[in-house]
Amino acid sequence: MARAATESKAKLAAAAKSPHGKGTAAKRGATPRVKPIELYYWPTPNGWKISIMLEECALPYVVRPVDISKGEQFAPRFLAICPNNRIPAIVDPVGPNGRPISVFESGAILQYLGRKTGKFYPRDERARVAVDEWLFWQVGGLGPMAGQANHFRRYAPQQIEYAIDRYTNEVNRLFGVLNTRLAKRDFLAGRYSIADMASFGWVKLAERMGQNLSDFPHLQRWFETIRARPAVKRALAIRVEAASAVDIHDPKVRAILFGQRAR
Ligand SMILES: N[C@@H](CCC(=O)N[C@@H](CS)C(=O)NCC(=O)O)C(=O)O
Repeated sequence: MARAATESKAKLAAAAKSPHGKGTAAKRGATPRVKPIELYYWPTPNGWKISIMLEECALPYVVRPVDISKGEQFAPRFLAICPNNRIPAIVDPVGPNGRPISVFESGAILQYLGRKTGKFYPRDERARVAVDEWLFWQVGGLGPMAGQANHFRRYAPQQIEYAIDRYTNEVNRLFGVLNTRLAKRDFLAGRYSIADMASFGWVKLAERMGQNLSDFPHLQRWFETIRARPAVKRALAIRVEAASAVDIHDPKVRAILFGQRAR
């Protein structure tokens, strides 16, 4: 298996403090040291999904920042793990049959970690189908639509009214679907699961997509419940200094992130 090691110089202040973060796995005295999962990460809604799941499952992990503003997602060693040049990805040194495995695509990673740990991804087929429905709904719908809304509202060089309206309206519709679903249940598939973790980060950025969470009271209640979970707080506390310094108006950053074509 190709080993990727796209590590930027970003400091992970909070990750170092996290019980499952960088540099802490060695301190567990008598028990043999478990090799941590490597999380190829940048602090975005797709990255948060996996840091949340790793924290929820109390799995040892180490954060490998992939600075997407500098083009590290195109480094050959990262592409060997994720041919789609997108974060997140993981390398689990102890995968099936005890051998390393790499996984890309946030939904596939969540399912893998759910199967590995038996947590937040029920085994019962009926319950699992419900989780899968909402997981795929997020990766195929909410994520891409919210991404486009954010792009046309905040990053596009011109304010194109048609594009802004189209994607803002679609996110509004999707938030409405979530709100209706959550009117009669605590979480998307009944119990807290990987499906909730997948949607959480996008709801967190509601304002950027032109949405007012108070218009969606059930969704807001769900969001606050998840945000208050200790594991979620730890995941969101991971700081990547280089990410806070990214200037989306910098022509060099824009040339890397926008207008990508087949290579
Ligand atoms: N379908 C992918 C989407 C991942 C994705 O879009 N990641 C963004 C950050 S949120 C990224 O890596 N962007 C890098 C780029 O645009 O070059 C998943 O769910 O994992």
